[in-house]
This record gives sequence, C-alpha cells and structure tokens, in this order.
Amino acid sequence: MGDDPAGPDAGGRGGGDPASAHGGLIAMKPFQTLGAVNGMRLLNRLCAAGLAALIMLGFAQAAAAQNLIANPSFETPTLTAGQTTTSVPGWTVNSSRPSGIAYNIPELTTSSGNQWLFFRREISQQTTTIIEAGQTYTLTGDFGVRTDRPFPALPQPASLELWAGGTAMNGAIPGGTFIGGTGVDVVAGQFTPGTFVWTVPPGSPFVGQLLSVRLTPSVGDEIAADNISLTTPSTVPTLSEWAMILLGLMLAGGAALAIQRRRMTV
Ligand SMILES: [Ca+2]
Repeated sequence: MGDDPAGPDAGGRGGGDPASAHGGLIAMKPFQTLGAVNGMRLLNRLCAAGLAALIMLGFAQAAAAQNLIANPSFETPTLTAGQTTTSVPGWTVNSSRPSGIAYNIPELTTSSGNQWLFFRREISQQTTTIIEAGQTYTLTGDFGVRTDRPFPALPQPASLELWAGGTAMNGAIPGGTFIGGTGVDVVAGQFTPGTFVWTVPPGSPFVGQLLSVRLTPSVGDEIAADNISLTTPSTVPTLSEWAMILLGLMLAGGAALAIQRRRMTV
C-alpha cells in the first residue's frame, strides 16, 4: 500500500487546499469556458439587435419614400426608345389636344426613370388620400420642354396644383376646390422642379375629402412633366436618428465585449 505511487498523490489532491495553484487552475477552466460562451451569446444578441435595427431602417426608408401618387414618374406603360403612347394610366387627360408618355430623347432627358409626360392640356389624378386635420402635404414635380419645340418665348410657366374633393375626370376636377399650387418656369432641354406645401389649417372644411392633383400647361403648347410626388411627413425615425441608434448599439456592444474579455484574462 505504502509503495503505491498514486496513493499519496491522490490523497494529496483530495485533501489539499482548494486555494492551491493546482486547485485554482482546475477551477479556472470552467470559468473561462463559461466566459467564452457568454461572450458568444452576447455577440449573437448584438448581431441580432443590429440586424433588427437594419430591418427597421429599411422600413423607415420605405415609409419615408411613400408617394401618394399613382404612376408618378410616367414609367407605365413601359416603352422602348423612340416610342410614345397616348395612354397615361392613373391620370385623367383632357384629350382635346394630344397628350401622352414619351421615351427619353436627346432633346429632353427625364429627371426620373426613362419616360416623361407630354401634355398640351391639363391632366389630373384623384388620390386615395383623405385630408387629415393638421397634416402637412408636400407636392413636387418637374417640368420641361423639348429643345426642338420652342415656345414663342421662354420661360413659360406650368402649374402644379392641389385640389380637395370633387372627382377627377378629363384632366379637370369638377366639384372640387382649388387649394393652391405653384408655377414653374419651364425652360428648354431640362426639367425644373416645383414645390407646393400645404398644412391643413384648424377648422378646415376640406378635412375628410379626397386629395387630387392637376398639372396645367400655360399656353396650350407641349410641355413635359415628370417625377410627381405627394408625401406626408414620416412618423418613423429619420435616417440620421437610426444611424445614432446603430452607433449606440455598436458602442454598447464593444464595451460589453471589452468587459467580458477582461474578466476572461483575470
Ligand atoms: Ca419618368
């Protein structure tokens, strides 16, 4: 028994000081493994949080970009180079003079997409948006004219208008009320933007009515329009606010990982 080399050693471990170097090393292994596992879990959670934030950022961008106008850039129907059409889906057209959609030409390149509207009389569209009390509506659009279709004098104004109520038909909005708009001085060979902003005042009689948009050329000659937009302010955080949230997540994650690594090396 006494010459068993394993006896005294085994007895020493079993009855030894738990704070000895040997015992301490045995105790550190599970601690380090647990720390690494916790670190990985923390990292996974941070990655999941970052992914969720990115997804929400995508939703925020989509919400901020929502346009209340149908066929706003006149990209429907899809044309090819050299084609034109008198079909303008989503809009009503005064057809007493030809209007329609054209594909880009050297004399005028669109400000959005590959196609733009040409019109010689007014066109209109009734949206599905019901006017809300206190809401702000921003109407924008680009107007131009081909370099080979000179007016007697340029620039000429085109009108971008916001209407309430009534019914859009034949380029007009009979029964509706003109809310306001902006004139855009059209020049040859390029599109010029115009903007009209309307905040519904307290007690407005238009609350509950449908919003409509009308585009009107000034002198009955051919004017081009493109990139019509009607939007309301987004209620989700802005891109800069989301960037701050992501930055905060990254800083918090970095600090947490640094603390975890420090604990593992102690
Ligand atoms: Ca377009």
